[in-house]
Amino acid sequence: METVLVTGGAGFIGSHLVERLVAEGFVVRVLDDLSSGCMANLAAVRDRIEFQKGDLRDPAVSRKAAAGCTWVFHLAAVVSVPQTIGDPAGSAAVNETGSLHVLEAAREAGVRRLVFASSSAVYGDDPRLPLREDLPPRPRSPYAVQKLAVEHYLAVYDELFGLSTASLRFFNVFGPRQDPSSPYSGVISIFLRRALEDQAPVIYGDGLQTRDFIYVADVVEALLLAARSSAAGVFNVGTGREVEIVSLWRQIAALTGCKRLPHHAAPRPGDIRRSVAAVGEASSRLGFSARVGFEEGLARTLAWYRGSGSGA
Ligand code: NAD
Ligand code: UD2
Repeated sequence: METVLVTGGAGFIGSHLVERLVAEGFVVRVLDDLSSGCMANLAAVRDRIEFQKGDLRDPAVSRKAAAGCTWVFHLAAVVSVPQTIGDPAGSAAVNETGSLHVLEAAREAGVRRLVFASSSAVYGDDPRLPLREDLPPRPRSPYAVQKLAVEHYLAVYDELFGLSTASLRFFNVFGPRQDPSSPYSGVISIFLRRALEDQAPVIYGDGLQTRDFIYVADVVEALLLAARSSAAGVFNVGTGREVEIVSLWRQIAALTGCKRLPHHAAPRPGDIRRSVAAVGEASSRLGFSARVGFEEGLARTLAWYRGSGSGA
């Protein structure tokens, strides 16, 4: 039985990965400080995993967590962009130095493969679409700088120490357990909650901005393919499909029967106009392509929000 570590395993994406790894027969260890994740996310597998509550900022915590592991999935992070803008140094202590602690621990433990959750944020607002991995990065927030720095650290650890690594640049991930409670939560989680409460959503700007929304089960598939591969470097994890925010609301309204018309508010400062992934690299080198259609993903997510009892 192989032991694998998931940092951030009590979070939205991490908990889906943990469930899949448990189903595949791995011994799964989760390291999480529960700052934005929660044990409820792991309810289905709680008695079948090793849970270590701890903070990445303490190197001893990562060392203990990585011992004896063959793979490490590094997902733990301060994920809120506004939080990294409000506290660049504090967030870097987690997102950069904390990641270095995980890398060091993986190296010491002789881990076979480390996969890192990076972000499409590293592209900034580049108009050259679809966004290809070889475009020069244009980070526009401490969050994006921190993700980019860790991508570089992974490459350096690969080269200097022979630690096999890959960075996955997730596009806009959605699905069950995404928390809709902050204004900066994923737009799909916010819109679904508004629709279920029969409230009008707020659309920032004209709503013609686009995103590449990828369903969480596809992201989990990409993480596993990346762990099983030996391909090094950076890979987009998106669908290659662009969805306008106005059209997203129309689909959610149709699915839920909500008749409210959106309110338009001023565009968000720094909002990215268009975002869509080039998917060729992940397809040819990892064998990954997204399988869950957008409508199917939305329907599954809606079913979960309905069933979660909170209306959210
Ligand atoms: P999440 O907030 O649900 O998960 C992050 C987890 O990390 C949480 O469980 C949190 O408690 C844990 N954590 C935070 N700081 C920690 C620390 N100091 N020590 C230990 N654990 C800590 O967010 P998510 O959406 O599941 O994101 C997972 C990863 O994917 C993150 O690295 C995020 O940057 C990346 N990502 C997410 C998206 C998206 O659309 N959700 C897009 C791009 C990249
Ligand atoms: C995503 C990430 C963010 C960062 C950023 C980098 C999520 C949740 N956020 O932000 O962490 O990586 O990419 O580029 O993955 N919108 C509305 N109404 C709402 C909420 C949002 O109109 O109530 C719009 C928003 O202005 C934006 C779009 O919907 O144009 C998507 O917003 P988001 O916050 O879900 O994601 P994004 O891409 O801005």
